[in-house]
Amino acid sequence: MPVVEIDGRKLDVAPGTTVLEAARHIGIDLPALCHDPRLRPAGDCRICAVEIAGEPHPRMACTTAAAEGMAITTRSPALDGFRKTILAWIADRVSPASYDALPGKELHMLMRRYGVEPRGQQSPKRERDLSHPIIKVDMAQCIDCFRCVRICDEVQGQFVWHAVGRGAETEIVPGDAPDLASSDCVACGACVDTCPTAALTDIFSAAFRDDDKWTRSTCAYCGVGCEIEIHSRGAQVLEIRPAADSPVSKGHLCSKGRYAFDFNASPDRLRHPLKRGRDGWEPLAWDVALDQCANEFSRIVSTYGPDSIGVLGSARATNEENYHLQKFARTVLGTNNVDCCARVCHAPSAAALKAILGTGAATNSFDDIEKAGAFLIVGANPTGNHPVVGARIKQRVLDGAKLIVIDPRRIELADHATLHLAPRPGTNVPLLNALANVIVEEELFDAAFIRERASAWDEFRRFIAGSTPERAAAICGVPADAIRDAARLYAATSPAMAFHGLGLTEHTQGTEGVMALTNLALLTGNLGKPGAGINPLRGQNNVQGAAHMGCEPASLTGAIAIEEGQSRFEAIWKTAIPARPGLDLMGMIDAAAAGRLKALWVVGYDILATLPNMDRTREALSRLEFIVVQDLFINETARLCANMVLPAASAFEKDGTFMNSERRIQRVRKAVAPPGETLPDWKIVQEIAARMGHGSSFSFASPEAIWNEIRALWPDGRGIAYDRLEAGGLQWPCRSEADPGTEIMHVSQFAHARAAPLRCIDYMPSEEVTDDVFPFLLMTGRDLYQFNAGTMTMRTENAKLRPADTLDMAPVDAARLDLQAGARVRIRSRHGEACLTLRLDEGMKTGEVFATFHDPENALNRVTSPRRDRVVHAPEYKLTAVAVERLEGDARR
Ligand SMILES: Nc1nc2c(c(=O)[nH]1)N[C@H]1C(S)=C(S)[C@@H](COP(=O)(O)OP(=O)(O)OC[C@H]3O[C@@H](n4cnc5c(=O)[nH]c(N)nc54)[C@H](O)[C@@H]3O)O[C@H]1N2
Ligand SMILES: Nc1nc2c(c(=O)[nH]1)N[C@H]1C(S)=C(S)[C@@H](COP(=O)(O)OP(=O)(O)OC[C@H]3O[C@@H](n4cnc5c(=O)[nH]c(N)nc54)[C@H](O)[C@@H]3O)O[C@H]1N2
Ligand code: SF4
Ligand code: SF4
Ligand SMILES: [Mo]
Repeated sequence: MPVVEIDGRKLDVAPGTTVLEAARHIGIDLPALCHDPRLRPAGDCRICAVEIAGEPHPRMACTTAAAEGMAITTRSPALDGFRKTILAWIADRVSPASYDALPGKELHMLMRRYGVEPRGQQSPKRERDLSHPIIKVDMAQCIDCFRCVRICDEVQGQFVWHAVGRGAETEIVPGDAPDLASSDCVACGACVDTCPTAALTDIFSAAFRDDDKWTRSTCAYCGVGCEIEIHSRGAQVLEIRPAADSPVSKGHLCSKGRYAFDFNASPDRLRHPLKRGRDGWEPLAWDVALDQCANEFSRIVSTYGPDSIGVLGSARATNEENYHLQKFARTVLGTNNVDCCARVCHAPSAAALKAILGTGAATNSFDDIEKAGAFLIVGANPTGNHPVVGARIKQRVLDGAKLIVIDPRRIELADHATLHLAPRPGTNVPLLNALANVIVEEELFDAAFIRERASAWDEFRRFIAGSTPERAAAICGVPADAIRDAARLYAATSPAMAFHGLGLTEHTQGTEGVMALTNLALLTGNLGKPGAGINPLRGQNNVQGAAHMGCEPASLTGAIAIEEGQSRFEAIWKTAIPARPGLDLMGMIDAAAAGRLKALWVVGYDILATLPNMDRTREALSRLEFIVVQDLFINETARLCANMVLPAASAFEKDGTFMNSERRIQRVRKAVAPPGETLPDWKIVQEIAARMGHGSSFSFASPEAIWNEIRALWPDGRGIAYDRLEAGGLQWPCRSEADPGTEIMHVSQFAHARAAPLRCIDYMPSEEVTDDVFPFLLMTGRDLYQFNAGTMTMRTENAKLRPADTLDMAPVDAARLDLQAGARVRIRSRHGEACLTLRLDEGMKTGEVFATFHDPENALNRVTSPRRDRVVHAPEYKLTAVAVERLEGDARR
């Protein structure tokens, strides 16, 4: 390592370190205006100039590599004078008003430090671009550092900001768009975050006061697990900024993580327990509510038996809370009827990966993205639904990696793809089998890997011979040549990393679809090495954790099968647990409809709005004797079905951990106090357990104490102590406190065996088919700005970015039906109907439509198919035959 001297201090630096990085590393606050560690150095602003012994002129610290023997001076009268001259010149751009309002902007801090006064004009409102609901633009304050342009290109990959003109005439504009609101901006906020001036701000930009706090935590939306810094004042969250050094998000966020936090202070947050009375909701004191819950549960268990109650954990709540809930179901109620929304999204992934590889979780890490030579993305829309991962994939592809997208729609990443295969919805299995066929027939497989690590090769080889690209082409509508090209590209570009989503899992052959995808990785040796693997992009912040903690009818904490773990768990829990298999979520709905289930405790999950076939769900729930909903809001399940509602604290209001898509345990930290009498979920469980005579086994003093019991039961999590989670988190398996955790699984062997089996999967078409009455195939899914049933995002500024759900249709189909963009349309299926606003989308194929389900008012799930995955029962949300017609009385044609 080179040794350098900075301001008289000697230090070792890693080769390639810049002088700026080295100086900042030892705490020297060397100014730099065009620099941001997330960006490639530019050397534009010149304010980071330093003196190097033996050199005639100062050098830019940000673009000079620290070399052996360098003696560097960062402060001298000459350097100070030089910096002050630059600042004085820039100060022409800074208005005193914004200087005072935003003392935290980097330029304003530097001016204070060097005693330079602002001398700019406040530009008149009409000259500012205030078109965007969140991001405000005042280019009169801009100093042409180009950080916004570079971060939008180099991190988000959106290419919105452009610099036009030269020298003093340079202007920063949102591409060809007249204003930011009409540009391609996706409101990630990166430009605001990096801008050192008041040129780019957002409606949340606030000055930091002495009584304010910054709290580091983890985003509570999707399964990426970005780390956030929460700026709060008293009980109010004021703004959220990206944590700089997160291994997952690397100083980036998406529009939800950064801007969708206002729900927390929403006036309709639940503050007290409520009970449905004759004239509506009646507030209850906690003691009364908890007593009544405990009494109802006890009465129902003693009248109908323990299996007459179901418990649903929350993919939004912490690991500790979900652990508590399933322990409650098993030890207090005595039932394995416990599940969570993993059932409806990636239970197929967990089941398929567990069956083949021995562990039901992503094989690799997000840090493998930068190592991948090719990506295979099947039925996932990462730039919309896992945006920070989507941005990382996009950067890697811009940098030369190959990309194959398999999605019926032309999603954003398809525009960057080497190949986009757009199959008919519901035909993943024949398509993936055909890819395997080409790999086998053209001998593109990794023979050594198959010999060492795959089993059932001969059988598979015989089976797959029949799955020719021509046969698949006839079923999927993807040309045989495109299938061959994709197979060759995936097999020839090593390493290749697969990501998949609900377009693969939410089908009657969801689990089998994931198996067919896993075959491809086994054939090509894309397992157990960097830049490869099979990686489900998990849904919510903690859906992986909720199921892994045991909110799963067939497994205990750590995804340990009941028969395998029973005696060990009984020893630690000091009580017997049932061996009888429990009902999964879909089984609970069926049992409710049949009158066998009598009560449901639904924590942080709006089942009524989000399960398919809503009318039937409602009918089933109406037969229950007791439903308690525990949530932040009166969601649809609460509004229409619950007898009692318990107010829960949000992720901003409690401590604990989440588990992201790449098996990473991350800390969640309390930033603000919960409103009213609201309690964290784990406390509520504790109180009810105590009232049912199980106080001592739930008497933990803190989430950390609960976590320590989890670690005692779960061998792969044993090494993950809270004090090791200060920053960044740890990925399981992590078996001791000396274990650094596991970034890549299955490196030298699989969890269950040396070799993993190739699976022969026959295509079983869904029974949901189009005909003359229902001629369109409806897929349902998501949009960037809204989250699931919109319970939280609809109560934030993001609602302005996307106020309504849409039905997307190919323009030719709309023309045929004489429908225009913006028309209100009725969508009818064999199961129900709903109304949405039509949007024309060139990326849709004819005969297929796509709808989002973010606004419960539209009740889209009245339409969706009641069919389920054959193995784990995830609903077939991605395939419903529908008719689309103009809503009577809608004037727009
Ligand atoms: N912005 C936002 N982000 C979210 C969420 C949100 O609501 N909003 N929800 C979170 C949750 S809970 C989840 S589970 C994840 C889901 O994230 P994704 O898995 O990305 O979810 P979807 O948008 O439902 O579906 C993905 C894609 O599947 C495609 N598809 C449909 N049918 C088929 C098919 O037959 N074959 C193939 N190959 N593709 C098909 C659709 O066109 C769609 O682009 O997102 C999480 N992140
Ligand atoms: N048509 C169609 N329907 C779908 C899908 C689809 O693709 N198409 N996708 C399905 C999928 S994958 C999923 S995951 C579901 C999602 O179903 P949703 O129920 O919409 O999931 P979330 O939005 O994650 O919110 C769950 C609830 O948790 C509450 N909440 C948030 N934080 C906390 C907390 O800390 N404690 C408690 N107690 N409550 C909290 C929120 O207020 C909200 O009511 O929708 C499914 N429905
Ligand atoms: S808007 Fe901000 S980040 Fe962009 S060039 Fe101007 S000062 Fe730099
Ligand atoms: S990508 Fe997911 S985890 Fe990251 S900020 Fe967006 S919603 Fe939050
Ligand atoms: Mo999900």
